[in-house]
Amino acid sequence: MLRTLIVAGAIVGILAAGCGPAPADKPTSETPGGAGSKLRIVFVPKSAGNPYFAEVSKGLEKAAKELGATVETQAPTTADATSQVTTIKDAVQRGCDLLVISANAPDTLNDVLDEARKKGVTVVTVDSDITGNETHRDASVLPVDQEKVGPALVESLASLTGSEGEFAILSAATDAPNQNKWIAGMKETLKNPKYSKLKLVDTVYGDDEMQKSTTEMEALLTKYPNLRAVVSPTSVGMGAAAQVLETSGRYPGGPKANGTGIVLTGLATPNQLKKAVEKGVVTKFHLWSPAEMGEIAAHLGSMLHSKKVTADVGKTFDVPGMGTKTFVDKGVVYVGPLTTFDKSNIANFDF
Ligand code: RAM
Repeated sequence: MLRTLIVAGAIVGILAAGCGPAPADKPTSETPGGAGSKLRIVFVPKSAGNPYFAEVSKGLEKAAKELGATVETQAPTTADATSQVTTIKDAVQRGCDLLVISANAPDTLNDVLDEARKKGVTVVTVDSDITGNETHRDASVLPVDQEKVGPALVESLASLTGSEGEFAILSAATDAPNQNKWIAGMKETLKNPKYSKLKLVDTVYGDDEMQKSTTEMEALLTKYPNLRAVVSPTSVGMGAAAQVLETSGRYPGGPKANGTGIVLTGLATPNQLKKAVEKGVVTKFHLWSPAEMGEIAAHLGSMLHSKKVTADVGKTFDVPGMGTKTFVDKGVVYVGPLTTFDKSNIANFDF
């Protein structure tokens, strides 16, 4: 009898600790993460197997420990918003208080997020917002001021090419709100007459899949014999592009450079490109701290869930060890600065 009770108790403990089914007497909407109930966080990244999102998960896990919450990463089966809808439905059904999601599209998730919020789930977008549909989530934690990414990419492109030549963009999914925002920022920046000799010849989409990104990069090299540069504002795309450049030998100074060679810049984690930078395949690129983004999202989500803060413009909140954050427009919080990585500093980073 005692043994049966212990086993039954253990099962209830496991269910309550994870994002498994909520105990029948405690519906999700009535478990605000306060005393006696653990906040159950589910993170839905854009796709599985991306080291960038593994870093976001690390940040969420660190915060979850501090909050006494549980966290589970549930990736969609394919890197698209329709697949994320299924993942979210499943997470909510199994029991979840705080949903943290990086959106694959700006307008596909509205209904499923509304349903989740009706059931008491707090929704925080992270990394990639549902741009234009912000009323369907509670807040958004974005890595840096989104207006600064496009201009930074163009500046790097210009400095690496002498502001001259044909270039292409290798992006993620066609609908990705964050990449599309940054590409729009690049196009706006390119209107400056000082960039008039930089010519965008193509924008292709690798869907944040290694194989598709590789194929798209290879196709660019074949299709545009005068290609001078590629900008890839996605960590998956940039990792694939660096490998293609190295294998083809067409990077500046490479065995098949055939003149100036092809330069590559964009966004990626430093660990992905350390070797490429050492070998001279890549000179410089950018990113931010994905882990800090996850950490802030969990703390903010917890405070929103227990109604300790409201996501109004100008309102602030404190994150343990990370200082005070302020809401800018539409419930958005920016994490920190955009970091540029090159030979001089890349060894100092480990993510
Ligand atoms: C990929 C994803 C992510 C983006 C990074 C830079 O990992 O597309 O959304 O922020 O690249």
